[in-house]
Amino acid sequence: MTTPIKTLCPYCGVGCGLEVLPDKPCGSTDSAVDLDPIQNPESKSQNWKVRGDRSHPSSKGMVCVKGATVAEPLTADRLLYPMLRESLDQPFQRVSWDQAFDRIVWQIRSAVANQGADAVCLYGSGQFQTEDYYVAQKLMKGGLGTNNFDANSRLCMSSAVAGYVQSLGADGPPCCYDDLEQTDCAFIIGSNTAECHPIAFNRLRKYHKQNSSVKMIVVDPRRTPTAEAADLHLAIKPGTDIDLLNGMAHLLLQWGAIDALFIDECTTGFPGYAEVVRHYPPDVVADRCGISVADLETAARFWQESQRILSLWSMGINQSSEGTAKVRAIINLHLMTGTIGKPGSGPFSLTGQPNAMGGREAGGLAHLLPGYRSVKNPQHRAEVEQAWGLPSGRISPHPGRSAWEMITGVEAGAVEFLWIAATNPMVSMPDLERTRQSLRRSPFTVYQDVYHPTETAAYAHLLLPAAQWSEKTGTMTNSERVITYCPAFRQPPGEAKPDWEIFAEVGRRLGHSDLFHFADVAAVRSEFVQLTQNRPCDQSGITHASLQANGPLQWPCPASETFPTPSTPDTPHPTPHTPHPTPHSKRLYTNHHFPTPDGRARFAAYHSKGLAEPPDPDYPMVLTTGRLYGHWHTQSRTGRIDKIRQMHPNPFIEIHPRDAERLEVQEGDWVEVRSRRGMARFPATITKGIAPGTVFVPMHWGELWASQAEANALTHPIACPDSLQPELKACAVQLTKISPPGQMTQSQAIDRPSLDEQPAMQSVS
Ligand SMILES: Nc1nc2c(c(=O)[nH]1)N[C@H]1C(S)=C(S)[C@@H](COP(=O)(O)OP(=O)(O)OC[C@H]3O[C@@H](n4cnc5c(=O)[nH]c(N)nc54)[C@H](O)[C@@H]3O)O[C@H]1N2
Ligand SMILES: Nc1nc2c(c(=O)[nH]1)N[C@H]1C(S)=C(S)[C@@H](COP(=O)(O)OP(=O)(O)OC[C@H]3O[C@@H](n4cnc5c(=O)[nH]c(N)nc54)[C@H](O)[C@@H]3O)O[C@H]1N2
Ligand code: SF4
Ligand SMILES: [Mo]
Repeated sequence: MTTPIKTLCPYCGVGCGLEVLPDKPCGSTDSAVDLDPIQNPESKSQNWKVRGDRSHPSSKGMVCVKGATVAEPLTADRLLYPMLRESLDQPFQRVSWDQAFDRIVWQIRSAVANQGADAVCLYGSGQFQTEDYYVAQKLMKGGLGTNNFDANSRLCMSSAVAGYVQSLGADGPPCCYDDLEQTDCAFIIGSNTAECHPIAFNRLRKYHKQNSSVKMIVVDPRRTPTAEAADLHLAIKPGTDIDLLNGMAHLLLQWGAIDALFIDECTTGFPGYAEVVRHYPPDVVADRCGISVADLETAARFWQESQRILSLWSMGINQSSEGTAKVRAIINLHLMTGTIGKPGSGPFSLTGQPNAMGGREAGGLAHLLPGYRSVKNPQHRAEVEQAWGLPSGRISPHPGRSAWEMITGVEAGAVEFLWIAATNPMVSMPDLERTRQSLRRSPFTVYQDVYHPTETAAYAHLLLPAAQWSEKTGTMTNSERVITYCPAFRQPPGEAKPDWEIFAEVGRRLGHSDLFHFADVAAVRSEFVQLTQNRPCDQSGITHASLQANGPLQWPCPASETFPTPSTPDTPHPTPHTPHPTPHSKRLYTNHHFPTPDGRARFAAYHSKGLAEPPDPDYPMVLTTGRLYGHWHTQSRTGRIDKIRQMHPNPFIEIHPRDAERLEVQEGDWVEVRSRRGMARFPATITKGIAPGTVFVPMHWGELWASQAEANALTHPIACPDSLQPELKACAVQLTKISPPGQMTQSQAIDRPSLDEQPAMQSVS
């Protein structure tokens, strides 16, 4: 018998615990497999079995298809060596790490000499481990003195961050997954939880089925599998969430269904809010949202009748030009009804990526510093400068470029060095044609990924091979603030390195050996957690040693709360879990004191603005985009898993029967979709599951996986002014029926830089 390796699923923000075991090597009958592959590199035939970790507090042994198959694509199509070329039309040549590092340092120095440190940008990812994030942002903010470190979380979570900070005084979802099993009413808005956070949804669905009095409301323009499970589905028109939320507040206020004591003692700004919601009577709201007055009243009635209300949201709320306002409009309802800081209650943002939460904690956006600090706050800058031993004034007081501002910065010639890691922007950025034109102009682009090719590799000068999940040790934080230790248990293939090591080496070569001298990855985390001490996200007690001793831990968790055993063996195998040493509240704000200067939460009064690009006679329909159960984003992993490809073989567009009739389109007919920015083509899926006037396409198919089926060929980059998160959920489009585009080739479709004949494309298995 072998002891399984305990780790975390590296896909979504539910953060399920996994147990990994070596599968029987081909041709072997011996079940006792030597489990130290770091010392004994796996044979080419080594397979891994993955199952849920029953001891993990978040998932209790459950996994979805993505977690269950995560060990399948570990070796195929890996980028093995650093690869360099002088221009995008040349083939890549293999170079040594030493040459790659020298080149990066030279390019950074020349960019800084030409235009200053702000000409350098690093674009990272919620798929970094916290240690990768911490070193990356330290390199930019401390080492170079520019805040140009942003992550794909800008496209994902930044509205939730801004909303929490503005309304409650600090980021951080105040709820926990146990609330899914303790609520009277789950209010799911802009989230297809069943497909995108399946294990969190399983917990809720089971409880909902067993308790007939528990209500589930889903607000989504599409009848998703999540909506199918609800008691009430409000199929609102895209972009009308604030109308709906204000309309519900209007009714609750009219019925006196408010917690006057909580409003009085724990909040500010209620009168202004009450004045705004006065303008949202049911008939006006129902009309704007495209729902019935009766359904609107039912939704408000469910809130009125519930003691404990849990809101769950994700991209249908965040990815909006009024994303922060939408988040705050949700929080308003909780403040008004006093449903926060209590079991089964609260505004719960479901994090998308496995470690977007860790990124927020580690300073992983262009306006943040570690420990939920802000670059704009002089005291915060001083605290971090002191911790890093930097002279006062080194950290810039200006927020750096957001993800999209990096693209426009390259376009304008203001960015001379662009480093992209663990994200595939040539699929995931809005307005891909503009992104493509911008990256073609980039004087020097470094791309650091696990797989090759990806769509973005075509736009890079230097490719750096990264180690991935299973090959590097670090930590990740899930949506309920639980941190899990993820040990390396395989050798990285070829010359792939952990991201944090790559960033640290560049830091040292730039002359900051003191800033980037880490004995090992545990030392990175130890340094980071010091910076969380006495901050809202205090996790100074969550070190690699305490995680190995205790199993997963939830913040806040000051150092006094955990007792790492000094004898903890320095191996990836955790010792048996011991109970948490001190009582720990799983929820934030249970004392109803908020981290604002006066300790009160803030109401926000917002009128609805609607979509940034509403439909018009030329582009009469609204396109919305999103995800499918099996695929993960740009398919770098899931496109390489047979079972998942069979589950979702092709891209498609969902059209309502009424629109299909008007366009004379039948099931399976090809449709060309145009926006002001680009074009894509899909076979039609005709369904009443989408609101008339709205169409849906999945975001998963970039140019490597299908011809001209990119959602982001169509989307626009107009963003929320507070969070700078682009409105990836809606743009105006026109549809035309076309004949099947059978004979089109990829090169006809897109004129793109060369990506052929690269030794790094070979598979290592
Ligand atoms: N299977 C799978 N799971 C994933 C991922 C994945 O790629 N695949 N990615 C992870 C990541 S990073 C993220 S961010 C999450 C995303 O998780 P979700 O946000 O749940 O997923 P999406 O499909 O992007 O969008 C959710 C819903 O928003 C709806 N919507 C569109 N416009 C509006 C609107 O104006 N108002 C409202 N109320 N709803 C609207 C869409 O119809 C869609 O059903 O999923 C995570 N989990
Ligand atoms: N139209 C539309 N566009 C969207 C969205 C949408 O809903 N609609 N959603 C947005 C959202 S919420 C998100 S989160 C983004 C996601 O978009 P991306 O971040 O572009 O998508 P991924 O496919 O997850 O890309 C991650 C890459 O990191 C690599 N990788 C994995 N692990 C590691 C590692 O440890 N180190 C390194 N260096 N690389 C690694 C993978 O191979 C993969 O190529 O898309 C955004 N774009
Ligand atoms: S729900 Fe999310 S974290 Fe859990 S197994 Fe599925 S993809 Fe992984
Ligand atoms: Mo995301």
